[in-house]
Amino acid sequence: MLTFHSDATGRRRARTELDEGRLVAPYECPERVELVLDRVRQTGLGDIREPETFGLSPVLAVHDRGYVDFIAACWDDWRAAGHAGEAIPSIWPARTMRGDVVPEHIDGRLGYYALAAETSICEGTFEAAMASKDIALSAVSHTLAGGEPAFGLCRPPGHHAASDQFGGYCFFNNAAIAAQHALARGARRVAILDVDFHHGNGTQQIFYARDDVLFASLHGDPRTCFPYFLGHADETGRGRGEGFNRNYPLPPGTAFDTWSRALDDALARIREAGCDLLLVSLGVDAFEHDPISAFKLTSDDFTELGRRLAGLGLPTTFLLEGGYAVEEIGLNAVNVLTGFEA
Ligand code: Q9C
Ligand code: ZN
Repeated sequence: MLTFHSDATGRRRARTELDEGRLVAPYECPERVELVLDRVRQTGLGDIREPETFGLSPVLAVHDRGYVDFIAACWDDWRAAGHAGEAIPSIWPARTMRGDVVPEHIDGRLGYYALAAETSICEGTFEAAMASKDIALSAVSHTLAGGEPAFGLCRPPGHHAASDQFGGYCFFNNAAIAAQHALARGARRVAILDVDFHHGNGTQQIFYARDDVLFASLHGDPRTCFPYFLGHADETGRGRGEGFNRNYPLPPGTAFDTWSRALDDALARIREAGCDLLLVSLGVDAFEHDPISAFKLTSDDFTELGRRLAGLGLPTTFLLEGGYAVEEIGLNAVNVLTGFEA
């Protein structure tokens, strides 16, 4: 299958992540993409293509204008304020305050548009996020055009990005943007299956009241895992979206036997819903040696995941999300793709 990749994803090279009370080198680093690319080449998965550019309109179909403008200007505004480090929020419209007035000062705007504090905004972040969504759009366009599977080597990831919030290393929701684009191009119902260790809170929020996108996610139980405030099993959708959101929160330590039972249930739901396209939010941080996650999938389990996805028989686009065991990220991600093609 084709891989879509751009060097422009490397324009985000943040130096700081707030982790356990310290500023550390970010887990979500440009080397992740380079190593997956190496593995794609090694395995002979298929050709590697540059994305086309789609501009901002497919982003604005999913994200608020004010949010997109904020992401575009944040780094310059932060620098203009004279701040020394990377942009890190420190105040939010928390429960006891007002959330309906967007502040003017960059420090206030940053908190308004953030859902977490680990993700610093630095030079090149907007450009990398633009490249990442273009990769997702190019990959899904390839699948839509000929029914062939495609792999979007997206970075930064997307699934934590909500309609007007960044966080969890995500800025633009690549899978949501791709799904919306597919609907605009004639797809009737799109399934987004999110196998990243963390709940895809942003994707869920964007489509929660809709029945044209089925969102299913397997993830660490939010009682103990990031993003903590969404991803419970009783979140099943709202209004006409009722029944089109499926969460499978699983306890830390979950291995493939339990995980794959949840997977099979999610695949059955996707089958029942009569979807004409499958988007896979392909995080590989469910891996047993991931440094910030708690599941126990092995590298071979990722191959079996790919096989089971192929069993759906749907046109499928894979979009990279998380995965922080950098040494094994290429093996694990490409195992899903080779398992799918086997
Ligand atoms: N001590 C994705 O996988 N919390 N995002 C990190 C580290 C944030 C993960 C805590 C995890 C975000 C796309
Ligand atoms: Zn993750």
